[in-house]
Amino acid sequence: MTLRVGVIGTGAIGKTHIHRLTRTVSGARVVAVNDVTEAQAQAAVDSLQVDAKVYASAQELINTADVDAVVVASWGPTHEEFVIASIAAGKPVFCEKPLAVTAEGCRKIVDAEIAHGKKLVQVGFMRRYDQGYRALKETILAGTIGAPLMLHCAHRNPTAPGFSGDMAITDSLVHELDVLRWLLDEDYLSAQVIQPKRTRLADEGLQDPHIILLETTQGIRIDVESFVNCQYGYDIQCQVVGETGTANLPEPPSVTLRREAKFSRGILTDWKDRFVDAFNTEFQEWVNSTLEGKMLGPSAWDGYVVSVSADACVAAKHSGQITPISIPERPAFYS
Ligand code: NAD
Ligand code: ISE
Repeated sequence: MTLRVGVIGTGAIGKTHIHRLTRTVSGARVVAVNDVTEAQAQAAVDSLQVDAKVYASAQELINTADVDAVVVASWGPTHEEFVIASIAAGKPVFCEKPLAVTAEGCRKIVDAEIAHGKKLVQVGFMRRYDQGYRALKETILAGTIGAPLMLHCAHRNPTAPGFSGDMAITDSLVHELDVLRWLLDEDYLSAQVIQPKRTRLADEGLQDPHIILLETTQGIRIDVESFVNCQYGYDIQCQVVGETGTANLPEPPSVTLRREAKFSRGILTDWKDRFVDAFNTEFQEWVNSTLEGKMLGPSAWDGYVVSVSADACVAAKHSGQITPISIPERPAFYS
């Protein structure tokens, strides 16, 4: 059986998802596409050579009988409406992060899914599908370094075009907020945000870098350096310090060079390249499980918890205080 997918949003990531669903992932076919700029949707279909119909409205795409499952890759503020509409139509929906731009919006999705009675929603936290993070989790679970005590992490982008306000937290740090709680199987208890000396290379008015200090429910301490204008590359680091050793997120493979009296290796510069295998695995597993009538990836609850945690980080940044993170009890539906 082939999963007939409708994709909403044909911007940067929407196009890569259409491409991977068409050329890389098996078991799925993109049959419908929509973008608020219809000509852009048509251009995506044409350039990617996909045999898909362009729909004038996202709601029409969601409701057509020709679409079995929906991918939401449009602008963040549209996600809540499209995910709720997919649930109302009883269709599985893969939603790029964020699930919604407010915790309240995420909670509405959680409540709608529970009321529907079957899990339909997966959130695009692709790092859980990265081989390196998966190996790190296996190392922790195997007890190889004893119980984790501290994590040192970094999220560095070369530049952050279009970033303003708190986007380093709400757009970028959310990946750490998801993958670290998945890695440790613990939620967060509190957040503190430190604003070091500002780089002159960030857009005017944008604080960059940040240091985010998190405490988990079992007292594990995490520091994340967020530096979204670091210039030199797209560099994601994670070191887990345990009772008997440390474990590092593997570096992406790259040829090492010895030339002109230097030893060097390349660093990637784009998140699309750094996590391409993770995105491919994420979509293959989503297609496989959706065809089996299951939803196994990051859930609407995960999207909600990340949103609550990100809100606390934003509040901590503005207050300068250690800010509690209170996560409501997980509904049995998501256990
Ligand atoms: P983008 O601006 O390149 O594309 C967004 C697209 O949404 C545009 O084509 C726009 O026309 C379309 N759009 C806006 N409103 C719409 C509406 N009402 N109906 C239909 N289409 C609409 O942005 P992007 O970089 O592709 O990001 C899209 C989403 O993916 C964001 O939520 C972003 O956070 C997420 N994202 C995730 C990752 C990741 O690593 N998982 C990486 C990049 C982006
Ligand atoms: C982007 O939106 C992403 O989601 C990337 O994964 C992240 O690393 C980047 O910082 C964001 O801007």
